[in-house]
Amino acid sequence: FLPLDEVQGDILIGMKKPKQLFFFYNIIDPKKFKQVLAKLIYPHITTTSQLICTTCPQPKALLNVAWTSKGLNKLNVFDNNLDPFFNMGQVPDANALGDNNPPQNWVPGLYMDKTDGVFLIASKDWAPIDSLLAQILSWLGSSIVEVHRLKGAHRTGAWEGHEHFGFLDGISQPAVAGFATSIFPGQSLILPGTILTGEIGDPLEFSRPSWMKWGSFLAFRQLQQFVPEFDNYLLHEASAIPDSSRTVQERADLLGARMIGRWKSGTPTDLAPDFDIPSIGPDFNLNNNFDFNHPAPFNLAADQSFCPFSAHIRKIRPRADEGNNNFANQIMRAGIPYGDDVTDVEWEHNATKYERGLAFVSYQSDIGSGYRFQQVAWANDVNFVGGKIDPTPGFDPIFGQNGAGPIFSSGIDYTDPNHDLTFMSFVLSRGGEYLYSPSMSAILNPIAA
Ligand code: N7H
Repeated sequence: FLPLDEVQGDILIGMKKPKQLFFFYNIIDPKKFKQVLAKLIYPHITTTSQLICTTCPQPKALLNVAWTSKGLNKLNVFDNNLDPFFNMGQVPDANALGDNNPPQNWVPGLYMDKTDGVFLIASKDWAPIDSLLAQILSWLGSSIVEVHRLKGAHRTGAWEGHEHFGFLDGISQPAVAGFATSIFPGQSLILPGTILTGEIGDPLEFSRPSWMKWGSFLAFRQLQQFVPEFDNYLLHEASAIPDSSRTVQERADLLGARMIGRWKSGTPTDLAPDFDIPSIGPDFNLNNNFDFNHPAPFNLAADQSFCPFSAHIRKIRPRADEGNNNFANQIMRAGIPYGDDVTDVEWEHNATKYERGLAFVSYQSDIGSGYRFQQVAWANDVNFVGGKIDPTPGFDPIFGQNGAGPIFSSGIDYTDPNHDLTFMSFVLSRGGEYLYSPSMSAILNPIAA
């Protein structure tokens, strides 16, 4: 079993609060920062054991901490942590990730590449978050300066649990051996070292410095979503589809579901290819119980009638397309939507006026095998997944990236899977950071020591 009082709370189960602040900062005075961290901030950091304890009093605001490679160096931590992407940082990686014109589209704070660390503060309401942040900032005084902040918030009312395009999120996560107490049908079971550095299953388990045990690399991405544009595009494509058995809106809903691989309810198209069966979406005994394969005469290499090869959940977790044995490239997701719901004026004009999107967070023991692998080797690679009758399934229609150019995805049009849809992505990278979220003992030593 894992020592859960060593693992920060966001990594294995997510802080799962309706509001979460990401506060990125630059360290000016490392000596003072270390003192404040050890004495005043450390007691507020929330561990996994605290979060899963049903009888323990829960703090009003949860806190997790992580640092960039530059930040760790500033704090005198120079061990070779063996992750080239973490050491390099995300700004120099932006073009390889396929980001569209980073100097123009990244938020200036992130593009300046000055982040040394981040505070992740989560709560039911903003007031406890604001007051913990104010306390931390008063302790730290001029030893840090703000680089960027992003306020994430779950949607409310009928859309609770759904991201801004309207799809239920937070359905599929891997189960971590030594931590998970049950496994749902279709959920994958991974070794703890896929997520935690220095644990069993981390390919570098024995080469890491000992302080890296029970930490995890955090990939952060601020991903803007163009929601009215997405819906309008689906309606536009739907109107050209020759299917008199459905209204244009029903056709658009089906196209959208095929882009994700799930209906807005969360129900996978692999289980409900023609019409939504909304009861499946929230049911954890059913909602992952598929692998894109079906009994003969179904042909896994040719048949996209249940789910397109390019669908988001198929590109980033290929299941039977890779023999149901890809465990090394899995991640734990802990993101949260940001920005308000689309306003009436934006719906009216089919145009985004206010920024909204996903504050994407993933944890993995190796950035190159986790987030970055899913982005570059799967979502952005038009030939993936290989071995299909269509050799170019295309980009992931949700977050596949092609620089400033358009992306294409095949299989989405259910009346003609060979008809590639080509469009400017409805998700725009506003930048990000590669950080490291250390164990509780590593925060005290070597980081705060
Ligand atoms: Fe995705 N979306 O709302 O459309 N994602 N994602 N994602 N995503 C998933 O299964 C979405 C992004 C993964 O195990 C669902 O929980 C959006 C990035 C993985 O079957 C939905 C954005 C990366 C899974 C979305 C976005 C991933 C997954 C279905 C960007 C990694 C689990 C709900 C704005 C690099 C796959 C669920 C599995 C599921 C959406 C980004 C990865 C609805 C809007 C950048 C691993």
